[in-house]
Amino acid sequence: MEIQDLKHSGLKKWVDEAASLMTPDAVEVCDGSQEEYDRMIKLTVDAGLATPLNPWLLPGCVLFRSDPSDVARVEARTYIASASQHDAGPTNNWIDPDELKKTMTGLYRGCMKGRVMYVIPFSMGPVGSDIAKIGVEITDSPYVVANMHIMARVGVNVLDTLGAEGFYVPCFHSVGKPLAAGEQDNGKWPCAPLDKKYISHFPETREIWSYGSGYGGNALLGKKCLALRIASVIARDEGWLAEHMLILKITNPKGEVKYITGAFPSACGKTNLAMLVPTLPGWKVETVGDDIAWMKFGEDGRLYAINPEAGFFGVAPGTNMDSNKNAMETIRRNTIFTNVALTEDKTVWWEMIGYDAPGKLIDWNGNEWVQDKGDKNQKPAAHPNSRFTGPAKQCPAIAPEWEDPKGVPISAFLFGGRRPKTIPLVNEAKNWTHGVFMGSIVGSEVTAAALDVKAGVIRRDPFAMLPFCGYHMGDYFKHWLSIGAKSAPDKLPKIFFVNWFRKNEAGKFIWPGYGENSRVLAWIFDRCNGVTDNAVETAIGFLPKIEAISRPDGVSEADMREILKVDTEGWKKEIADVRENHYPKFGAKLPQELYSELDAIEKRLNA
Ligand code: GTP
Ligand code: SPV
Ligand code: MN
Repeated sequence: MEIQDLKHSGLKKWVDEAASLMTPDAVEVCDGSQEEYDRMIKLTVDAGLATPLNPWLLPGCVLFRSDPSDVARVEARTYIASASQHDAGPTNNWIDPDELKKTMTGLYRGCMKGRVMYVIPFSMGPVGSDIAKIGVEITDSPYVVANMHIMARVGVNVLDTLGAEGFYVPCFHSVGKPLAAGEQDNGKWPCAPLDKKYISHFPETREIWSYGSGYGGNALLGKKCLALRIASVIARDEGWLAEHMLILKITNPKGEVKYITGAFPSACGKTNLAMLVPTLPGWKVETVGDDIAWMKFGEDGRLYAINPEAGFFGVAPGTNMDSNKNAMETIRRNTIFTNVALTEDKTVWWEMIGYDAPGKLIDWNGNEWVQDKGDKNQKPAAHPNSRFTGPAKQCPAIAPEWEDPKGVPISAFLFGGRRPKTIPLVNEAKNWTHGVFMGSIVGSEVTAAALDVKAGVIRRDPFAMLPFCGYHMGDYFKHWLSIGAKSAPDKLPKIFFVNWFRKNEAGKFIWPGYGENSRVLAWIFDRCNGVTDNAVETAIGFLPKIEAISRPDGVSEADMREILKVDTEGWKKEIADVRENHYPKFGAKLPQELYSELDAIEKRLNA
C-alpha cells in the first residue's frame, strides 16, 4: 500500500510530513500480511542482520544480534515531556516538549536516507474492541515491522476500523542511522549513540517520538510507550487502569475458574507465572497475557482485563522445559530471537536452557564461544536481556477467551519483586487502601531489563510501573485509590504480595518457584473464595497459616516458617526507608491516605 491509499486525511497528512522531514528513499504502508513479514525477514537476512534458523528444528525462526550498546530499554533517555514538568513527577525524566520536539526534529531531519519508511497501522487489543486503541508507527526498521506483526494486530483491517477520522496514537521511530549513497548495513545493527537516543512521550497530545534505538520497548512502540506510558495517562483521564501486569486464568480441581493479574518489575517472573504448569494435582493455569493488562469496570462493578498485545517479548535466559514448558513450545516456530547464542546446527542456546552448550557456539556478540564450566567468570553466551518474540496464539496454554473483547473479570491483583530478605512468600492486604499502600512501596533488585540502572541493588518500583507511568506517580497512587472508591469492596480484586525470591544465608533461593508457585496461587484462590481459616492477621496483613500452603520437595518446615513470618526488624527498616527516602519524593502529591497507612503499619510493628 502507498500513502495515497490512506483514507484518513489526518493520517495521510502526518505521514506526508514525516516523509518530507525524514527523507526516506520510499514509503510503504504495511498490510500485516505473511508476504510482508517474510519480505521484512528476507531484507534483514540480505543485509546481514539476521540468521535464518534451522528450518527442521525451528521452522520460520530467525536470530538477530543487536549492537552491544543497544540491548535493553534506556531509562535515562526515556522522557515524559508533559507541558508542565510537575505533571511528569519526580520519577520521570522531563524536557520541555517544544524544546524536545525541536531537538528531535533536528535528529529526524534526513534520518531515513537510504532506507524505506514503513507505516505500521496497529491495534493494541482485539481490532474493534471497545477497550482497544489504535496506533500508527512510522519506522525505518524492518526488524521493528516484523516484531510488530507478532506483538500487535497490524494491517489493513486496523485502517478500516480507524476509518476517515478515528483516533490513533501517532508514533515516530527511527534507528537514527541514515545510509549514504551505496552504503549498506552490512551486518551492523543500525542505531545511534546513547546520547542521541530519545524515547519520548507527549502525554497531552498522546504522541510518541523514539529515536536511535532498535531494541524492544524502545522501538516496538505499541508496548511500553503506548500500552503503558500513554495509556496510563488516558486511563487516568477516563477512569480505568493500564498496568504492567500478566493475566492468568486458574481452574481449581472442582472446575471453578478465576482470573488473576500480577505486577512484577521487568524480568521478575510475569511471563513465567502467566504460563505456569501447576505442580499441584488437579489445578490448571492458562495464559491471557504476560506483560500488560488494561482493565475497565463492567456493568456488574467488576474489573475486566484485556491483554492489549498479541505476542510475547520474553526473557530467554532461564527459560527451559522445567521452568516454562509453555514458553518453550510457543517459540518452536515463527519466532524472532534477539541476542541469544547460535549453535552449529543453527538452533538457539542460552544460559539455563536446561542442557549444556552443544559444541561451539556463536555468542550474542557474534564471537565463537565454547562453554567452560570451570570458569565461573565466563561471559554468558546469550545476553541476560536476550529475548524471544513469539505469537501468543502459539502458546499451548493460551486461554480460549484471551481475545475476548470484553475482557476477563479479575479476582486478585498480585504485586511482587525480587527481595532476598524481609518480604514474605505471600501476604494479603487488609483492604484496598492497604493494598494500594503496599503496591506503592514495592521494591525489587534491579535486573538486566534496563541498560542504565545498576543491576542487583534494591530500588522502589511502585506497582512495577516506575519506568512506565506516563505522569506524576503521586497522582497515579491517587488514581488507584479512586478506582477502589468506584465499586463495592466485594466486587474489587483482593490484593496480594508475593516474593518468590527469598534467599538463605548461603545465597540459595529458599522457595523453588516456577510451577511450585501454584501452591501459593491455590491459597490466593481460596482466599478469593472466602476461605478464612487458612490465614492469620498480622501487622503486615493476612499471612497463610504454616500448614495452609503445602510444601514442595526440598522445602523444610523451618524454611516455611522463615518465609511466612513477619520479620519485624526488617519491616521497621523498610518502613523507615519509605518514610525517609521514598514517600518524600512525591511531596504534596502523596495521598494522605497512604501516610495514614504508613503510620498505622508502623504502630502495629511497634505494638
Ligand atoms: P519482562 O518481560 O521484562 O517484563 O519480565 P517478566 O516479569 O515477564 O519476567 P520473566 O517471567 O521473563 O522472568 C525473568 C527471569 O526470572 C527469568 O530468568 C526466570 O527464569 C526468572 N524467574 C521467573 N519466575 C521465577 C521464580 O518463580 N523463581 C525464580 N527463582 N526465578 C524466576
Ligand atoms: C520490560 O522491560 O518490562 C519488558 C521488555 O517487558 S521491553 O519491551 O523491552 O520493555
Ligand atoms: Mn515488562
